[in-house]
Amino acid sequence: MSINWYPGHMVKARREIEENIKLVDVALVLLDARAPFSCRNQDLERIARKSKMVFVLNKRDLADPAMTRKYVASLKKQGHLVAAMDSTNGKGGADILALIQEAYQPKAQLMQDKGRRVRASRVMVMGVPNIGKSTFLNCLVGKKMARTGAKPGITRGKQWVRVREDIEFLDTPGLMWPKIDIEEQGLKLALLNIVGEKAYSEYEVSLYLIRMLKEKAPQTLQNKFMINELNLPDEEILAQISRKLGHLLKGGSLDIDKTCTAIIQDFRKGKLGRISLD
Ligand SMILES: Nc1nc2c(ncn2[C@@H]2O[C@H](COP(=O)(O)OP(=O)(O)OP(=O)(O)O)[C@@H](O)[C@H]2O)c(=O)[nH]1
Ligand SMILES: [Mg+2]
Repeated sequence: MSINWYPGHMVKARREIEENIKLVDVALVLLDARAPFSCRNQDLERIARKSKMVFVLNKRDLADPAMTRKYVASLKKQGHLVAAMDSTNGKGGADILALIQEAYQPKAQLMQDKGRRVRASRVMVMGVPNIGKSTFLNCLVGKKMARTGAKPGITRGKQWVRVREDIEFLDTPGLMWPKIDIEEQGLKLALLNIVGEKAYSEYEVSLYLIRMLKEKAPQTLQNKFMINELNLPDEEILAQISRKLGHLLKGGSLDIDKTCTAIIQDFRKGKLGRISLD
């Protein structure tokens, strides 16, 4: 499944982000802790690199903690500043603020050396759609300043927010790249609700989810859906889940579409366990 998804507003958003990068000290790039490598947007990072880049593995509450530690270690090894966070309750927020300060330090030092007052650091919050940029900001500010939502494409224009005396944040709209060529990456991004729902087939995404559950969380299939025999084709397991959930059409045949929607939603809400995909 190759995915083409580049809504009109992203062209304008990309241009704005590129113009604004000159004004910021730190580019804070949010990634989904469940698949940080799959949601790295090379185009966005080309822009972000013009500033000091810091990675945030957001939604860590939904990810497998052992995998999150691995991903953080791996990004650190590549020389990046990185930490994980849960923006629904602020856990990990202090680590992120410390990284922002670390990234800003050389520039602040330069201002001090020139005898100038060190101004608040300007941080641009960037990333693919629905990754939690606005939620992250609201969480740091402690009140709802930026609009959020459980579907991609909520933030449209730019928005500056002063979090504390020493940091100002700029929220930005989520940016995708025009075409996802790698099949598995497309499936992951669809499952994580990063691409718009019109761009993918829920059936294909569900089969991928079942493959992942077999591999990473067989106990979910066994305990939640009472599937005892896992050595079956993914389609058959999907049908069994449908039967267990009692998803039936009027004539009595299985309502597979309903099951697909349900299990994808369950995954997104973390109801199938803390599963990392990369
Ligand atoms: N569980 C969990 N959910 C989160 C977290 N951060 C954000 N969310 C949820 O993710 C969804 C998207 O959040 P937004 O803040 O609107 O995402 P965004 O990156 O600003 O999205 P766009 O503006 O559309 O690009 C919302 O349903 C949030 O509640 C997190 O750390 N943990
Ligand atoms: Mg937003």
